[in-house]
Amino acid sequence: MSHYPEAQFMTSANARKQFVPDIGVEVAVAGRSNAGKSSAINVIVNRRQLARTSKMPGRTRLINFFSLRNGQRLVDLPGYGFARVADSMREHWGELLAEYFRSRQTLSGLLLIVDIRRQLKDYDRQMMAFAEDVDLPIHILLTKADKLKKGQASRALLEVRKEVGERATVQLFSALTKEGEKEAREVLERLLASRT
Ligand SMILES: Nc1nc2c(ncn2[C@@H]2O[C@H](COP(=O)(O)OP(=O)(O)O)[C@@H](O)[C@H]2O)c(=O)[nH]1
Ligand SMILES: [Mg+2]
Repeated sequence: MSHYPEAQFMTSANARKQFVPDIGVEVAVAGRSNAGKSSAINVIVNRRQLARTSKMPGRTRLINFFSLRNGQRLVDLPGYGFARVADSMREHWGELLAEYFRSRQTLSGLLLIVDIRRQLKDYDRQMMAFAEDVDLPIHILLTKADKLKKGQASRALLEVRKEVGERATVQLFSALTKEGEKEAREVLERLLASRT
């Protein structure tokens, strides 16, 4: 059963004027392309339709707003590696994301999805910098933990914890085995509750 039975897609935005009204509370989810962001959202929110919606052609490059409950939103940020696209696009995304982080009064936290085998990259550091600029708590999901042996996964967790220090909390996650599902949802709920 879904923990968010009323969850639904609201809109996609490619410009600030397309953002939904800044009322209530929202949590942003970011992750490089293919990191496992859609799968993680699927497991945490437990509504297949949500992640499928944000996977529709074109939407992977937009900011996607979902309503979780009345006044509570999840915001799926575009995950394309900045390095891989044309300069004009990169600039547009960079500006759109910077504008998003700077303008949203109701934004209460960032969930950053990182493939445990890849560790943190420039994209992840950029997202953390955006969040830190506006004093947002950051929680990192090291996903696809099932791809590593237990010992390797624990070591990767320690390494990332060491790298980010006090800047973020970090956990292991797997959309396949559901490892870390409860912890991730508790963090999401805590962030959503911090402003209501
Ligand atoms: N083994 C494993 N595969 C995963 C996991 N999460 C995602 N994947 C796979 O990784 C690929 C990218 O996942 P997706 O959620 O679409 O990534 P996104 O681009 O960040 O939204 C897909 O083939 C998923 O099935 C996980 O926790 N474990
Ligand atoms: Mg996706």
